Amino acid sequence: MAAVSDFGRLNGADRIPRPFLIGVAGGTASGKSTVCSKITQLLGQSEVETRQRQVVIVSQDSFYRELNAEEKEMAAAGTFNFDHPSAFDLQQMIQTMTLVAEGKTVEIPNYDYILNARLPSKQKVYPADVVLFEGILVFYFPELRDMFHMKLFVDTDPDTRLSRRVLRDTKERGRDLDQILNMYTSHVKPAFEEFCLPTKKYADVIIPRGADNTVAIDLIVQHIQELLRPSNRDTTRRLRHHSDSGS
Ligand code: UZR
Ligand code: MG
Repeated sequence: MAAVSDFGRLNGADRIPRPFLIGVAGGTASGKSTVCSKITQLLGQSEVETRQRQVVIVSQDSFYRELNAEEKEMAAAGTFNFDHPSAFDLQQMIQTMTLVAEGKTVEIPNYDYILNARLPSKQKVYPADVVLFEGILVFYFPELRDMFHMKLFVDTDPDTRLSRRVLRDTKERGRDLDQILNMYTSHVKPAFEEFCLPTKKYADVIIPRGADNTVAIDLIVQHIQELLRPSNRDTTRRLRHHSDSGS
């Protein structure tokens, strides 16, 4: 693999952190996962074998915490609030992302939206040069937010998001329309407005229209390519050579 282990310098002095952590936030069904896969595809990573990938995606949904018996009943009835920050295992997210930032291989839970629970199997995430961490509340928790070297917010109209959410929940999560709309008005929308939307201000780049915005995605990809470019790591040598030659 063309290892980018020695990420070089941009602007002469700033060393590019490796892995480079990118947070991708946005409301439900805004297109976060699609934006991340487009970025990965455009970077030519889709054909690369899992272990060799330079760019990997981790989803915050993997860190939904285990529910107790009472909460499980609520989840089955569609009344548990999965859009509230307390639905996530913050400690596990921080521990995992700290290890990821140190370039370690980590195991993350596989989450099942129909069972509202973690599956016994786990997913291995191997060290990479760029890690995209996507989820509704990845900028909500300061400890997590501060770990990102770049923050993207996928900004898609609420009516577009709701219609996508209805299609996704009926097709992939076996829910009926009544339940989806009740959940949306009672939890999803209020929690979006209270916890997710206010985190837009932390974003470095806001992507209007989500995954349809190919111009924004191309610009982000170009920036990542610049960071990954081997010539960046040669800057130091070139500068040294330059001063050695006395010019
Ligand atoms: P995205 N979610 C479920 O539908 N079931 C679960 O067991 C856990 C989470 C939903 C959650 C949230 N809300 O809106 C959404 N509910 O997953 C976040 N209800 O995922 O950003 O991909 O839409
Ligand atoms: Mg998603």
